[in-house]
Amino acid sequence: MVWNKQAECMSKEEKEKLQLERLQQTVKLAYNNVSFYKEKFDEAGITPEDIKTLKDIEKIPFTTKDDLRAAYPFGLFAVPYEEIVEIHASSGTSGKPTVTGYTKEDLDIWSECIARGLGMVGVEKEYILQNAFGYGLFTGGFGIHHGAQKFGAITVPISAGNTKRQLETMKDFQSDVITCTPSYAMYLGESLENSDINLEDINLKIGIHGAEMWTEEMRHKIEDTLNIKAYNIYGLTEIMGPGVAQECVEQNGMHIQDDHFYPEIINPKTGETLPAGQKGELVLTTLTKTGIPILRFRTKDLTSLIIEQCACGRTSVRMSRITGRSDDMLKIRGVMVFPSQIEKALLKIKGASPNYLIKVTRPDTLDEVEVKVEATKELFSDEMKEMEKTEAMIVKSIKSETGLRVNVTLCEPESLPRSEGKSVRVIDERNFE
Ligand code: DLL
Repeated sequence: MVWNKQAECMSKEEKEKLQLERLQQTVKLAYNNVSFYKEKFDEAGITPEDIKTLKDIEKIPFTTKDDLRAAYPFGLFAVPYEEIVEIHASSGTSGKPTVTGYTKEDLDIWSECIARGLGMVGVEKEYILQNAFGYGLFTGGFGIHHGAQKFGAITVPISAGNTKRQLETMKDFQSDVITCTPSYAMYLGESLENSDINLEDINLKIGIHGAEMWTEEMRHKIEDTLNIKAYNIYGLTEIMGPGVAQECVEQNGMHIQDDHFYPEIINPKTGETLPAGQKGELVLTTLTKTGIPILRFRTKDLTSLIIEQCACGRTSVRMSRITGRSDDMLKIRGVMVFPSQIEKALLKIKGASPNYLIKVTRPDTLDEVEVKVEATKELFSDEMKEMEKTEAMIVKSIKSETGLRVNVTLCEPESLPRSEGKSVRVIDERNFE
């Protein structure tokens, strides 16, 4: 079902006209109401009047996650507080999270985007949608919830976790749709195989998964173990939450809701805009959001744009699966972590040296992190008991800095590999290419 034919199937000319109008409005709103943008425009020597064509967007300076952090919590609001009705924040625990605020209209746009995505993959109004994305400050749970309500599906706000109950609910309610992260979907599939509930006892048809990187192999595994079609959904807190883009039944790239979010791909090193088809960093500009308008946000997510029209008939630009990041951020079990946070945490502990290696794996379905740290010479010549005590302290320190439980091994001084150039601190063996 095409939820909003007028918006989803409009011609290229109509779309570009609408995008330009909306871009100009958003730029004015940001410039006139948010001092951060006014200063950025002044520094770049431009005013909103300089945005005469869509291509002129390239004159606008980029916005980064650090800019949003610096404005924590409400520095980028473009409307009076009384117009904001909901707040969400990023999952990161480092420094300040990035906060986003929605007006009633913003929530409606968000719900609209999700509703379009539900239509894209064949959800029906009488379907039972088991929403196993986490509810809370994370945008996953509430974003899908608002959209499913707008769509009219029967929403089960079960949130993430409690796997036994998830499986029982699937069986007892005969849920048609499951929404959760891909790694949790894999875990649900595996748990089902190991439970006394049979695949025939459940009625799932559709899975909608995102919030972290995943692969075609993972898709096949999820589809086989849960007997569903599994679809990719993309989004980020800073821009809105889930639903910025989503796959349709073709499973061939995610339709960007480009009447609400304007996509560009840049070379992450030079900032130069790249043509469609080339892989680079995704940059997004909100076209309709008024609570916090965001201009040219550097997502750091690596992808490419597909401009050829999709076989489903929708005309929006699509983006291919995310295959990496242009920074060193890791998303581990849904939590954003930078290696620098781990470094900061371990350096608080006496006996740990600044030589460390972070290894991320996914042995079954859940991410595992192992941190190898070289002990200082003094500690290493000490008793085994001291080493173990120090390891436990590092585990605790990393937990309090990042929220993650990791395995820590202290090793001999100078035993970790040294590199001549930039040191390699992270080995991510999860392989999302
Ligand atoms: O993860 C929003 C979301 C919720 C998307 C539910 C999809 C489903 P954040 O916590 O702010 O927001 O994290 C955003 O997660 O910049 C990507 O690096 C990554 N990400 C999100 N979706 C995908 C995806 C939500 N489908 C960051 N594939 C983004 C790969 C994804 N990475």
